Amino acid sequence: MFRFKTLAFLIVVASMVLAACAPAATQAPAQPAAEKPFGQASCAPNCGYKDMTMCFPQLGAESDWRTADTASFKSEAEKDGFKLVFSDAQQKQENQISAVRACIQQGVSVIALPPVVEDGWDAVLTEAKNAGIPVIIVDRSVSADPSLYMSHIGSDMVLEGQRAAAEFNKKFPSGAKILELSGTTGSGAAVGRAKGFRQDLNSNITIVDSQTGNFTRAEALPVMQAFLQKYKAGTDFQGIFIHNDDMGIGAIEALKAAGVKPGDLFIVSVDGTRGGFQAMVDGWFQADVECNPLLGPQVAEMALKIMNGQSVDKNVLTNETVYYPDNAAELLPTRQY
Ligand code: GYE
Repeated sequence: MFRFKTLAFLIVVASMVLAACAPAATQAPAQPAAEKPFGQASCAPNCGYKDMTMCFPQLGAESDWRTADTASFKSEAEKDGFKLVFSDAQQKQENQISAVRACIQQGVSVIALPPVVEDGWDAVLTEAKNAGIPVIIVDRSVSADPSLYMSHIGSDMVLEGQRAAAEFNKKFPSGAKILELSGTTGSGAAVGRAKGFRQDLNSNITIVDSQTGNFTRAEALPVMQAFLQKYKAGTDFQGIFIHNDDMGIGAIEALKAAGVKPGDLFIVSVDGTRGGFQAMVDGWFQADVECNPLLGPQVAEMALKIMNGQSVDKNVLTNETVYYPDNAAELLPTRQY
């Protein structure tokens, strides 16, 4: 009897031990599958450019910078063999938003968005996110929450403004009066450049007036004409900070017509296009702050990483410099844009 009881007890204990050692799958609740990184495509981790459709709702064709930027994306797509869905919003945010929505509908792999202005992107970026489509903000910045996009690749516009200010501080140690011809109102490029410029400009240099020329030659010309009617060149102002080379070229036309000679005014521009280099060779610009439009290769590489589920940096800044007239003639033939 005693033996039988002991045996029964041992059997019960043994079965409990065995149960405890049974494979976890039959015991614990199933583990949730690891969440896949946002934007990862079904071809991951072996996606190639042939699998990629990139939406590029370009903001416009307002400047030589923009033309070079567009060409950079188109030639990269051709070289790598990915599909580029290109559109031109003609500097209108509503056109860009419609283009982004069309790309979401189409189910593209990635959207590379160069936002014409900073504000007003929250709704459409949320739509892209809800559709599982990653967005890379290209060139100019957005004010939307960074959780709504994967990354921003572009120039440090504040630094560009600071670099321009340093040129005026160097030229006018005992102060001056200057004008500003600014870019598209509300655009990351104009906001950043104006901010950096004011941050670093010496307090004895006064910005007498600031008007927008919308980054175009055509719009800068009448703005400069109006400036020249209001202020006497050399007396009421000694210099101009111009937010891009195209507006600079428009302004030069107005200056020439008013009898102003190269070198009469201290002019600093931004971009470093061939037109800007030519203006330095001709003596009109005294410095040109570089802003590099050739962003296609970097953006394509990042897009592929995202498709393959790899992590990317949230903010990628372009490495840039300042150019001067002393070697402008020598560098001009080497300029790519
Ligand atoms: O400086 C200007 C263009 O967003 C950085 O836009 C870009 C600016 C560039 O029209 O020429």
